[in-house]
Amino acid sequence: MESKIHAREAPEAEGEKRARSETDAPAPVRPHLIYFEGRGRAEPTRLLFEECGVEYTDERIPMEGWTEKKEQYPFGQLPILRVGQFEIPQSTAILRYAAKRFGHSLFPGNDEAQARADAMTEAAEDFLNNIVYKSISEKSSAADKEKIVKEELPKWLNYFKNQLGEHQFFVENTFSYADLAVYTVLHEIEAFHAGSLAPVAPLAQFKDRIAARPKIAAWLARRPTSFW
Ligand SMILES: N[C@@H](CCC(=O)N[C@@H](CS)C(=O)NCC(=O)O)C(=O)O
Repeated sequence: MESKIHAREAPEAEGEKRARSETDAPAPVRPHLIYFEGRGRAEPTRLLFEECGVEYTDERIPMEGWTEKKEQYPFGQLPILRVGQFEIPQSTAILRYAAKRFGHSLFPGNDEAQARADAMTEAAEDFLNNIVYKSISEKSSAADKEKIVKEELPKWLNYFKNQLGEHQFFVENTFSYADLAVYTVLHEIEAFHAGSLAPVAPLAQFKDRIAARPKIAAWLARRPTSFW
């Protein structure tokens, strides 16, 4: 089955536009994100491109036939981001690189803020892996799932609440790529366990705040629907 490509424009050959004559300024390189037909670990980078108005190629590969394709990728997994000849795996590295390369206003301006943005992004990945996905995995026993939802989930939501404190955003109270990582996993937990955020009002408000940003809201309204 062919992979689906969602793009605002038809993708250019080799993923980038070229100047038509010597007098034309070269067009910016168009990033090409490859993932499955879901939100998952690609969604924070999609949100970043949307928020920053970056034209990108959003390639979605069907799970059907994946086993035959997986070994062509560096770790046999997705997402992957290609920018010209450069290719990078690992979702948190992709998000950080995309923010630095294309989303300047979302990339913190000093070492400490950058480190904190990384820490929040990695915490979001821990949450996605250990709470969201394990709570729905067929590999988890019913007892494990109950423990995750009743004990681990509230503990982790409290961690995020404490990290946000009285602020609007997670890093120096300024909107950054880390907010997109945390927003995504809060969205996912609500998608699978509706009402999870109700006891933690600051996180529910944070999620609504990000979702209400005009370019994010436009993406949420038009993105392909998927289970995960
Ligand atoms: N640490 C990796 C994990 C990537 C990962 O687990 N990707 C999953 C989809 S979310 C995947 O490719 N699954 C298919 C497989 O492993 O064959 C990252 O953050 O990118």
